[in-house]
Amino acid sequence: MTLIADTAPSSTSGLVAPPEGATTRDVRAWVERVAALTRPDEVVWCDGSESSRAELVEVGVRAGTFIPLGEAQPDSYLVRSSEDDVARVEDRTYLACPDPADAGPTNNWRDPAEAEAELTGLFEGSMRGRTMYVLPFSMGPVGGAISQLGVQVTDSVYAAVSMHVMTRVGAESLALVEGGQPWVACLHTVGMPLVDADGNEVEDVAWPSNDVKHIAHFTQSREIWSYGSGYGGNALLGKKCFALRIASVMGRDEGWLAEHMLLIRVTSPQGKSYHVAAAFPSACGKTNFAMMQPTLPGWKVETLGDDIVWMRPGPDGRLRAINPEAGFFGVAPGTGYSTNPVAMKMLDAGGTVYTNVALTPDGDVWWEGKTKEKPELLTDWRGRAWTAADGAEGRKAAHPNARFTVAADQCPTLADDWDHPDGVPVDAVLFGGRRASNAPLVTQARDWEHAVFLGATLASEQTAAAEGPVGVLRRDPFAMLPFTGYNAADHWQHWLSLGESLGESRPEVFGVNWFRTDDDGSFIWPGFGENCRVLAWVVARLEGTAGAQDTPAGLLPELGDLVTGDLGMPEGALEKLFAVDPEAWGVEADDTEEFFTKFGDKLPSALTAQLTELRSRLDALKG
Ligand code: OXD
Ligand code: MN
Repeated sequence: MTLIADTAPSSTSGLVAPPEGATTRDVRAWVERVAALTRPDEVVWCDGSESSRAELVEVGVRAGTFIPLGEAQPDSYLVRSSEDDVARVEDRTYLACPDPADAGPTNNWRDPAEAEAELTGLFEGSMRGRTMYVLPFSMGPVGGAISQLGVQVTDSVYAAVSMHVMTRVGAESLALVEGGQPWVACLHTVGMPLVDADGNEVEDVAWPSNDVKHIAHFTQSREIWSYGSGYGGNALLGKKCFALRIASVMGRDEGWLAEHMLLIRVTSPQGKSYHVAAAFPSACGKTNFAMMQPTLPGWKVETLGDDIVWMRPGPDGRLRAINPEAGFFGVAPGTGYSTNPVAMKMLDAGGTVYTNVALTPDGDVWWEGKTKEKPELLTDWRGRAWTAADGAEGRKAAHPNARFTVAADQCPTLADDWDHPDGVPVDAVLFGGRRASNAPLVTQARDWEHAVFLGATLASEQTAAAEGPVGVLRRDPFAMLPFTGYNAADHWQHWLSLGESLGESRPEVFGVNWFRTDDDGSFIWPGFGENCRVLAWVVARLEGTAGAQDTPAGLLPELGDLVTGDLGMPEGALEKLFAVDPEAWGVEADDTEEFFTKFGDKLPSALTAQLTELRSRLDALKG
């Protein structure tokens, strides 16, 4: 780590760069200007080395932010956030672009000048008494053709450590930034200076944050300003803010895609490998799918990524994909020895930072779903005693959005070439929501326009009363609802145009749904490792060895082609997974129309045509 001298205060930032040439701004001058605005006691440049990461952890331990765990969790730490800073704050996340129509009806819009003025006010002196860490980083292998650079400044030691795990921080990235490569400016403060307005010292807390939270993306000048939260996607700016919101805008402007997808390699018993990218909304099991242990003999799934994929047409005209991250920031609850043994092995290997999980008396961690047996006694995520009796009354030991942060190379199923700079060719794309009804277990898109329709109409439906009224559809187009950095309808148009330019080499697209329920509300499909049966059909379609039936929902498998005989499913269950009820689909078509109407004349006409076609297919089915 390197130190630079204290900097003098100033009253205006002048930081938001004009759009032209903004992304090649001089990094040292920028850091000095940020420091002049936020007034930290010191500025520390992180070189990304193991010793630099370890030093940061030490700082975190001394501050009481990082709690070292026991022998069962070597070199691992527990962090407890404040109770009001536990998740992404979508209602306070903005796109700052000149034209509100560019943000569209599904994003919060701010005028860039107003956002800059407000944030400048908030950032003024926000780091007093603290250290400002400077993290030059690469999303994707450093220097790779699909990769991008960024520099984050932060006064959160938790964010600084996490950025070391989730991105490639270090001297190589800094050299490229200083060499004139474009980079994304990422400003982050927890908004809790250690000196008050009268110059008095303020006592620090283990999890500093501010009631006021504000995250703005200046999409023209490729800058992110995040104020007031230390948590996850609000603070690790390489992730949702850069790798999805800002990168999606770059992709629109430069002809590539930044998507909320996992990435895997599937190998068949015949030894043929295919790459599959899959978009599922948040908390729909992307990490479990990415680390799947196939139950069908001879099949293999290797992990390339669990949350974000960048795809760009390669020299051979095919889409090539990378996972721009270097670690996993996964939801802990629901990840367990029976549901995701690969992830459990990865976490137990050590070097993991846990946030808001429960602590066992011997310094191990626990969360709902980790083991079938619930422990008798724990310290819950808030640091309070928790007993099995509390659990029986429904008091959660871990926060439902508790997380693990772990380096990707600890994943036992990680593909050897996962960080190859050229990425992998994409053979298939899956879109999957959490649907209690209508959406079949798997369906193939008829053509590219239907593929984009499947993505644009992606939705999740509450599957249990505990989540809200059962059956209510929440639209999450392309699983990108809170993550597209521009108008969602323009995103759909971008997919349509890119597909046209890819022509015959574009990937095949499928819809999937593991969550269809029976009349009694129970899941029909076993999911997890059994999902390889769906992948086997996808591969058969890619190889042209399985047929399909054309239905209003898309191309459905001939039921005999899906290997399910050994699953012991009750009579008629498979049929239920693929049933297309014209009445229920008619209601859904009306809902789709209402949703599409929000986008006015931005809605691509190809999608209106898809909806019309769906309706006429439903009419034909009704006879
Ligand atoms: C995530 C999310 O944290 O999608 O990955 O919310
Ligand atoms: Mn995600």
